[in-house]
Amino acid sequence: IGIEVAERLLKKKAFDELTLNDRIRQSNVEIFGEDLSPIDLVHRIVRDVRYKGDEALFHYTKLLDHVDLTPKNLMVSEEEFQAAERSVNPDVVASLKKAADNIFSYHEEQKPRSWMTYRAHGSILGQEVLPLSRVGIYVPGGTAAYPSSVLMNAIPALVAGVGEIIMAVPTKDGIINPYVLVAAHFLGIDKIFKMGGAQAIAAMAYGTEIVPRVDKITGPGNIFVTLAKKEVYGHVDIDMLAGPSEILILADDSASPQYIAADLLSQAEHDPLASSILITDDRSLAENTMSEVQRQLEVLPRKDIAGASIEDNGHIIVTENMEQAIALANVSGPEHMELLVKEPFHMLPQIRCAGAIFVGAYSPEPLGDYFAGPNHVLPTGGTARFYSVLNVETFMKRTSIISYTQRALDEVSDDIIRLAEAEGLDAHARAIQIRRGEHAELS
Ligand code: HSO
Ligand code: ZN
Repeated sequence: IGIEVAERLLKKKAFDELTLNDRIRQSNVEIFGEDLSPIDLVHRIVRDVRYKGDEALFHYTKLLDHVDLTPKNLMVSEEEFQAAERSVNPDVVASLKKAADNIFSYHEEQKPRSWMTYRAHGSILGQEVLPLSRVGIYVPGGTAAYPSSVLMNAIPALVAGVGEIIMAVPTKDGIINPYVLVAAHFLGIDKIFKMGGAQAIAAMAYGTEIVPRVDKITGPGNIFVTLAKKEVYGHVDIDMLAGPSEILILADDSASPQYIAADLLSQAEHDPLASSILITDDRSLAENTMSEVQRQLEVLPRKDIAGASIEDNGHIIVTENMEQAIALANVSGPEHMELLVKEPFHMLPQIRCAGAIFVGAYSPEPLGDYFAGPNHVLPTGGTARFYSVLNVETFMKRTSIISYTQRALDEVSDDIIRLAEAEGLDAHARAIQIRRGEHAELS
């Protein structure tokens, strides 16, 4: 295909267009016997939870998730934590703890510092970086209840020094993935609310009688969760608007079709909406990868999901040269990019838009998903243009510090007064003049 067609193919639809996905709309409209778009539905849920608190939270949880919540069972109990701990495989927990160590040490490096500098005549300027007081982590339910995501969301918040971390996890039958509970428990998170969807986001954003109000909500979720995060943004902060997972592999003739196929499928198995793309300048690599994907797909336990994803959102694009391939990859701006080329570190500076970059044949994406230490909560849908990977600063905010001495202020006062008068703001000017002993009538 031509480069222009390829560019169009790789350009992501805006988030609002994605939300109009008919399949999703149809799944919920009947509940109200009204033709509600997901946007309208989420708007209604958020408004009701905001003004009616727990009553609305319980109502929508019953209606949409078919779970009976009460003030007693909303929060995970100590007995439930203990039951989870008894049911898990200790080897898996040991691996989770090793992963946690790597994630902690990586994120420690990110910690921003507060600073102060001295300026003329003893004045001081600075910046304080402070942790948020309370944050809420959303952990999706069902097959997407990933204990690894608990680590990826909570550890940067812990490193930032956040005062309190709460979690929202939807349940089908009141049961939460025990590894999610164990991971939360060993990180010291004990307030876990069994709630999901837009109603959970609203509960954390506005607070209810039982759920405390948070300052920021992070973590991925389905379309309703994401729309709710968009709706509450501004009242609380959010990390990003996350869409389905993506991998884009840039490969030349040195790459292995087996590795490429395996890596493409590792993302495809997340979600039928996940996208897996190979861009290469080598036609025979493209052909070999195509048949290798089919071969490996046949024996995958999650063949249905991965197959649907490959069918609908899998692409192999052959370019004339690697420069074209790189240009297209930057247009796409994928969540994960792998560089499977002869000199990947020569290519690295040319990559301008990606959530995370995996360099060389022995850095497959699952290494980053689980273990290496960098975060796996990443911008999707081309939003790597402006969003960053989840990090320690996601959970902090900056405040300016300004302290002048009398002499320092005197020296700049003419400039300030002139600027204030030019803006017609005399009271601003007088706040300076009064410190110079002018405007005696004011003092
Ligand atoms: N690749 C996913 C993260 C994940 N993979 C969790 C496995 N578990 C989105 O970046
Ligand atoms: Zn993954």
